[in-house]
Amino acid sequence: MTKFKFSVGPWNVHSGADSYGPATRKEIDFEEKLKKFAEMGFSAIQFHDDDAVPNINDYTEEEIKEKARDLKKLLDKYGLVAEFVAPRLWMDSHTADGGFMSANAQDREYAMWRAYRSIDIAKELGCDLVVLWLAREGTLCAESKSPVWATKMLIEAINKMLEYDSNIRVCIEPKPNEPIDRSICGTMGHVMAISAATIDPKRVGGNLESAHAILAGLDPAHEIGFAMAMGKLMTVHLNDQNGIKYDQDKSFGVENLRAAFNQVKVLKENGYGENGEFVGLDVKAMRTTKDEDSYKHLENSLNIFKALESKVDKFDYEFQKKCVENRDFEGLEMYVMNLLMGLA
Ligand code: XLS
Ligand code: MG
Repeated sequence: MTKFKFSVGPWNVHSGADSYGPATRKEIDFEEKLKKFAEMGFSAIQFHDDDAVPNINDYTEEEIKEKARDLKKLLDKYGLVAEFVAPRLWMDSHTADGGFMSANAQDREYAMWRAYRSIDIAKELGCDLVVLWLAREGTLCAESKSPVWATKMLIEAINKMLEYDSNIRVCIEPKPNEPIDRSICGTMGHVMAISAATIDPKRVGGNLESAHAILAGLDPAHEIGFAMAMGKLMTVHLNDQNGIKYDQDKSFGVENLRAAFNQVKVLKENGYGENGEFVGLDVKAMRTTKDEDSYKHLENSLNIFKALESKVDKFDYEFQKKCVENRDFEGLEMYVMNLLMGLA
């Protein structure tokens, strides 16, 4: 059985600034983060295009590739690899109204420029995956954009990426809302439909983030299972979320241990990782966290994942079978609760 390999993004260790207040911790140097991630046992790093090449707008295409090559050397130094590159379209002034489906043609072109640069960077870093988190792709004002047109623009943008490079895989991380009101591609079901409508469906898949599924009122394990049934779960962003409110990116498993157990279970039962997939975490420290505890939420998430993995290993499939045959789902449920409480 494949041993899970873990990945993380540099944004997962941050200074604690939010929409309501300034930083509460000091910024940690990028290389220091890489070193610490390697020490903690992470195998791969996830990048936004401008994590990999800060101030990306200021450079030519060749300069961007050169900077990516320097980054590759830094990753090599710590025995790390790159998992994916994600164009961070939501921060730039060109993408105030979205990127691929902005009403402004020049802004759509800019979004494609960033997507192509992300592919270039990915190639230099030795990976073949681009993640699209479609932050501002949707509407704030429902009547401002046709959902039919917007959906077609997304498909067209992905097709252009697939055409730009014949090996690149494109992976959508769905989210139903925030920072926009209504998104265009809110769930894994939407992602699979988009994938099927592209020119090369096998190169277009999904990245399931637990919190995003919960925000859509869905069960993360079922979303993972749905994508795996289609052979299109390209990565995951595991975390947790307390109900339908702002996107919390809590440590994995801290809100709903049973839901977290079922995410680990579905991944493990279905051979996740056998094609090189990483278990990605997308967690943030609480704002109150002190400098010296800047990595604690990552350590906790890893420890919870590993502890749940050992619970999955212990899971009594014979007992489950009997319960299912006898329609004793109360018995099965109590068994799972006892397993998680350390009583089984
Ligand atoms: C935010 C997203 C973001 C992406 C990466 O909600 O989860 O962190 O995963 O661009
Ligand atoms: Mg995420």
